[in-house]
Amino acid sequence: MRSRLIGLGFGAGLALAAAAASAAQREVVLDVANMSCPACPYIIEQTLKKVDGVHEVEVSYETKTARVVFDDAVTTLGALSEATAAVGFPSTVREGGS
Ligand SMILES: [Cu+2]
Repeated sequence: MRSRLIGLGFGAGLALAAAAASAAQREVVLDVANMSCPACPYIIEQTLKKVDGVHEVEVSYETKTARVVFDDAVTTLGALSEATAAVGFPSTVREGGS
């Protein structure tokens, strides 16, 4: 990626990177089941961050949700839910699923 950006020149490279980011980047909020203590969000966060294509994770114990920013050219909503379910926290999409 870096060499491609240099080849195109700085301005063109930035524009290209911005276009690619807005095309593939997506934000969802997941309802996460089974959070029973304040350590649970940490486990969920670490799990989601290991999924390829996930850029940002924010888990709230108070609202039992996880906000995830991911690249939908690399991963899917199903993969995110599977990852949390695999460590004991089944999740469903609350927002951003369509
Ligand atoms: Cu816990």
